[in-house]
Amino acid sequence: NLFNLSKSHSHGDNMPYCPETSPLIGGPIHVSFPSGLTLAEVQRKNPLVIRGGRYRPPNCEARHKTAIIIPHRNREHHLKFLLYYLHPFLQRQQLSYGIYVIHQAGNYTFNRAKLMNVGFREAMREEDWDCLFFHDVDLIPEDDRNLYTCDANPKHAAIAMDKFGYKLPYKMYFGGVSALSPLHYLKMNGFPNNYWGWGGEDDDIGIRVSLAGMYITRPSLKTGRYKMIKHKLDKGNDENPKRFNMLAKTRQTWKQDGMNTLEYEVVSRDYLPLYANITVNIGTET
Ligand code: BGN
Repeated sequence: NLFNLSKSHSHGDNMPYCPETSPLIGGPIHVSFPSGLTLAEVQRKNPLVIRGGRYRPPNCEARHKTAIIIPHRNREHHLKFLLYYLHPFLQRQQLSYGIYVIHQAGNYTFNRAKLMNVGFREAMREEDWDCLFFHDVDLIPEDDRNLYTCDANPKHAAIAMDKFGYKLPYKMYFGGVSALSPLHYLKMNGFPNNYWGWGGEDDDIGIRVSLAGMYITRPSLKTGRYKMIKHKLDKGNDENPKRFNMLAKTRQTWKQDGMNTLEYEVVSRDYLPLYANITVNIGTET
C-alpha cells in the first residue's frame, strides 16, 4: 500500500528536519586532480554512501531530494574525479541524493540531451526526486555554497567556469550544469532528442525554458564556480553542423520533440557502490 511504500524510504523514527542552512557548508573548495586516485579510495572516503550512489544524512531528515544525472561515454577518468568531489560536496549540503550515470551504448555519435531525457525518466521511476541536476562529467564545483537544490524556476548552476575566465561566456548560456524540478522538466517537454554531436543542445534547452513561460535563475558569480577537467575533443562527438538550423526552429519543434517522443532501450542497470550505471541504446539519427 502507498503509505508503507513511502514509509520504507524514510528512516522510520521521527528525526528532526535538517537545518535550513547546513552547518557543514564551507566556502571555496580547492580542486586538484590527485594522480593515482582510485574508485576504491573514493568509496573508502564515503562510508555512508550506499549501493547505487545513494545517500541520506544520518542524523536529520533531508529537506531536499536531488538526483544527479550525468551523461557519459568513455570518460571514466573524469567520472572518478567528479565522484571524488561530488559525494562529499552533496553530503556537506545535507541532501538526500542519488547519482545516475547514463551511459550511451555503442559508438554512434554522442547525444547529450537525449541521455538527459533518459536519466530523467529512469531516475523518476525509482524515486520521487524533487530536483534533478543535469551535470557534465568534467565539471567540478568549486564552492560549497552553490546549492544543489531547485529554485522556483530552472537554474543554471555552471555560470563561472575556469575555461571561460570564471564568467558567463554569453548571456543565454545554459550549458554544463543545470537544475530543474520534475514540473519544470515536463512543462518544457524535457530536452530535445535530436541533437547528435557537439553543440547547440544546451542553447535549445535554454530557449525551451522561456518558450514554456519560465526563466533562468543563477547563483552568484562567486559561488557558481567550476573547474573543467582538461581534455581533447571526444571521438564520436563531432560538431553538429545542423545545430544552427535546428536552433532557429526550436519554437516550432519543442512540443513535438522531447519527453513525449522519447524512445530508448535499457541495456543494463548496475547499482554500483558510488553510482547507478544505466547503459542505454538510444538509436541513431533518423
Ligand atoms: C556555444 C555552443 C554551446 C556550447 C557553448 C560553450 C552552439 C550553437 C551556435 C548557434 N552553441 O557556441 O552548445 O555549450 O558554445 O562551449 O554551438
